[in-house]
Amino acid sequence: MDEVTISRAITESFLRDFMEAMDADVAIAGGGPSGLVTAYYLAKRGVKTVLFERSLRVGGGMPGGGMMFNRIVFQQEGKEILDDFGVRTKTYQKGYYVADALETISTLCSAAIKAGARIFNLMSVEDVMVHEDGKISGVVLNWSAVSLAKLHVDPLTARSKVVVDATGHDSEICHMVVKKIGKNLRTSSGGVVGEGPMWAEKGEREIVDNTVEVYPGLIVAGMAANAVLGSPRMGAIFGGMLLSGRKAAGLAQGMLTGG
Ligand code: 48H
Repeated sequence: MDEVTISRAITESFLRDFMEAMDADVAIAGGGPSGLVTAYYLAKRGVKTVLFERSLRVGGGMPGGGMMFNRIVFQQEGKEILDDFGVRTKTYQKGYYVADALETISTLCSAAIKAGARIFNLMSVEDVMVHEDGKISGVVLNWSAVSLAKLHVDPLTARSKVVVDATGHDSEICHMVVKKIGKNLRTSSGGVVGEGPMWAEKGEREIVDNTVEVYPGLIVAGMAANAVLGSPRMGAIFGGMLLSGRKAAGLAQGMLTGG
């Protein structure tokens, strides 16, 4: 057994995939539930999809369940997506289903990768690319460790026809666009409107409508959609994240085919 062969296998295999990922149809920022579901549905339909996740692990807020109780709740429509993925649920009461947060997130991640999405963890999207047509045309990347250590290291880039902001409450990509390009988002104020206080019913109802192309070439999905468009948070009910991810995949596919 040769240590250097192991090291070369890792390096070569990673770099081959990373080089491939630098020219994608869709680049997703954030590997929480909404980003993973978006990646899964796109990859399953043959769309070249790459997802960048800042943390060591994917999952965003899902593994933490509700206040660290690692169970999550779904309504009927959300449960139907879990059924698609083969995630087991238990009926708590009519219309309320409980799932294991770890089973759910690991299944979403595995399904996205097996469908063909490329996922890179430990990488942060720190900016977007915009050329003369004014559309978002890709993402600017750096190792998360670089920003954590506050090192001055220039980034690399990945081109894509569509970018999805699935960065959760912080809606980082939309904030960047406003900072760099101005208040030109398709929202009531042109900026990031901001998330409202907890109201599960309204938050879950509005999240799918809020999943839109918020700027040319940029879709907002998941919790970021409610934060950007100004809808409430909803607590540890996760159906809306899955439904939003599925809608984001459909929108992205429509943008790619000119539909
Ligand atoms: C790369 C980044 C960057 C960046 C952040 O927070 P998430 O789980 O987001 P969603 O929308 O898929 O799910 C939201 C859900 O988890 C939640 O928070 C709910 C339901 N809250 C309700 C409530 O009331 O509180 O995942 C976002 C992911 C995270 O893993 C981040 O690390 C990652 O995005 N991320 N990745 N580049 N610039 N910013």
